[in-house]
Amino acid sequence: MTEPTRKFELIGAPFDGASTLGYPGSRYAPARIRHALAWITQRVEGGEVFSLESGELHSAPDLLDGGDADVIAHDLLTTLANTSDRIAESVRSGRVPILLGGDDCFLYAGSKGLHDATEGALAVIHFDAHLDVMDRNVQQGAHSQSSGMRRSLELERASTEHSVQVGLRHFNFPSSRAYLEDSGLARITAAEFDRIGTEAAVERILDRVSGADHVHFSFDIDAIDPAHAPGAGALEPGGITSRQAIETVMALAPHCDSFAVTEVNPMTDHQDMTATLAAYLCYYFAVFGQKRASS
Ligand SMILES: [Mn+2]
Repeated sequence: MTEPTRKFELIGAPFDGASTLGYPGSRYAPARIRHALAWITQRVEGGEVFSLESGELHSAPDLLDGGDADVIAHDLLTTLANTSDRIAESVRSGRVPILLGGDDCFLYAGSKGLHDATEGALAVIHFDAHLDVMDRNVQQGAHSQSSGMRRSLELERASTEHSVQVGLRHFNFPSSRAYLEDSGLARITAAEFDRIGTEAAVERILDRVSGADHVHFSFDIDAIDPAHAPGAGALEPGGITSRQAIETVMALAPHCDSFAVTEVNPMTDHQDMTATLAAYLCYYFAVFGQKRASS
């Protein structure tokens, strides 16, 4: 039996009020990513695109631009609620939402949107240089670009045992280590990804999320090396390559029910390099995710 072709919806979240560390500026990302995406989609002819990766013609994905979520510059909590509501609405209308952040507080909004619109266990695939498992602190509060994974896994039907973090590197708080040990959250560090290769990494991710009912895939652009993605909220050397990111997104897309790209920062970007990479990640997700794989 052939799975039905899925339809996608872009939703922007032009807000970086939770960039309490790192560089602000990701509020400008949805506009730059849309601009880059238009360059990619101009190659659609007769409803088809030619993928040089697969060597095939693919039907061009139905990619509605749903505009921006109702972000409110002075009100983080309402911004998160409005954005997760927009994601949930998109899922309920039968579309696969693609969220364009915004800073990484939207990791939580994306997870919550899919969670609220569905039943059963939710897995989160989280690509990031950082853990984002901060509980709360004086400077950042409980919702920031550092707490999205922690808050996501607190959702009622979020399943830590089916969730995974990918691209991690460098140093973090000893208290975060305690959380990782206690929670059992799985991870593939950037170094490990490089060592085992994309195919094995994808296999491990799919192993992990299989068994969950729904999967949210949230991609902090800083998972990718700053040499490939200079326009990020934080610059952490030693990340995965753009090639590894693209191939991973292609392979995971059929297994995911929503996607988000966060922390693209046009203020630190060079010639839209990073916005263009983000646009490609979104487009690969849509082209290769048109059929949902049964989990
Ligand atoms: Mn990060």
